[in-house]
Amino acid sequence: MPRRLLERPRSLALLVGCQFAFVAYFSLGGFRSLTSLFGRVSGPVFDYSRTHDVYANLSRLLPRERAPPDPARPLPFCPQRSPFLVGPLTVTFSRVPTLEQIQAKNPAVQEGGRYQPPGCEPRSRTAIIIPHRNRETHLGHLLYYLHPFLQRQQLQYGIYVVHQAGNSTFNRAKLLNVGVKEALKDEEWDCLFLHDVDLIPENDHNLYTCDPWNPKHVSVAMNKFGYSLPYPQYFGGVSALTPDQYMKINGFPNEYWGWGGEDDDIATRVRLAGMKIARPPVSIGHYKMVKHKSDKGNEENPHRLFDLLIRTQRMWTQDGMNSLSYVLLAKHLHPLYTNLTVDIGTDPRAARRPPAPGHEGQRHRSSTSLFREEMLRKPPRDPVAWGDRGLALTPAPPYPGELHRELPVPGRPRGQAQRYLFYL
Ligand code: BGN
Repeated sequence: MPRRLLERPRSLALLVGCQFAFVAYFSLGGFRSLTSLFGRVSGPVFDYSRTHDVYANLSRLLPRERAPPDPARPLPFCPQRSPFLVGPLTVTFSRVPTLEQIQAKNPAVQEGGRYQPPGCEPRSRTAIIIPHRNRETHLGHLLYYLHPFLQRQQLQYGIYVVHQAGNSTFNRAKLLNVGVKEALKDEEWDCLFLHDVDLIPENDHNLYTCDPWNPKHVSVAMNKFGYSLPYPQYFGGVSALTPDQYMKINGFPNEYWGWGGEDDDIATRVRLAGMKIARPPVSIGHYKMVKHKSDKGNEENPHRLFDLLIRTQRMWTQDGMNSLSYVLLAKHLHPLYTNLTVDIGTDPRAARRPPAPGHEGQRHRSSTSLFREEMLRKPPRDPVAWGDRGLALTPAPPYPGELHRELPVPGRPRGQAQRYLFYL
């Protein structure tokens, strides 16, 4: 029977045709590539079965000679697309690197976890802010991957670890507010990356730069959720906002103590402040999560559903950067990161606990006074208009002869960065 079929010219042609289609299908990269050829393109296609060492050829980034900077000859801008990007990265957690090992592998990183590319003017100055408590292993993994990842992108960056002192319930969003406020005292960062300690980026095309128009949710494809969004409004894990966008949403909420809900609150703030959520393509925003059990001191927040349904709409203009209070207990410039140890108080809805030993009697200073002092110290030259009546952030008048500029500003020479006016 099959032999008779093959003898018929029509059947034979059909068979050859099928074989040809089969070979073409796989040589074009399977179903995903075919849909991108004929259907809607959902971003670049990466082969995650072929990954690269994040440290491969990192020495190519080291400066060849250390000539003193010549103010008469400003550096050229780094290319739009860094030539050092390799795509999908090998991420494993089999060995926990020591901080000394990470330091030895990243000789260009300076005290406080700072870096700037040699030989070119970076297109973004990005502060990475990581809330942290008792997750040293995760921090080791993250620093091991993040430093070379960011150097490949030719960014100027600084890594801030915000460590919650004491044993009271963890408060991720408030720690992020503290990190933002402290980081902006150090440098005029263009972009703030709010980063969970247990998420490792798996593709260096995922640029740690901000969207100039909208807050960006970056961890869009986590292995934990099968490399897709768990729900459309998800804003957890890793997100990126310009300082301007951060202030437009009044920062993050201070009143979510324990696990869950604060990221959903932030997504709502973005909408209420009249912005949208920007996202990188799913094929780029891949993250691997370091496996762990739920934390002691970060139990589920039992009030989060009520807060989300009732409180956010009413309170977002009052709970955030304009109501932030904390005590900075220590700021230490570690070789791989800036460590901020902070007392952010305790959950007022939890049973009363005795204050953490060591800083009794210290008063929480209001954000208003801290910002006022800071802003008086640095007179603004190039203000940003934040018109949001609800936040009492008054639009700042432009200086005579100066135009309002959108962030980021690639043409801006070093030292003349945009400054931010806080009217609180
Ligand atoms: C959601 C949580 C988020 C969390 C994601 C992913 C809440 C609010 C309850 C209505 N939201 O359910 O905070 O990031 O899961 O784990 O719990």
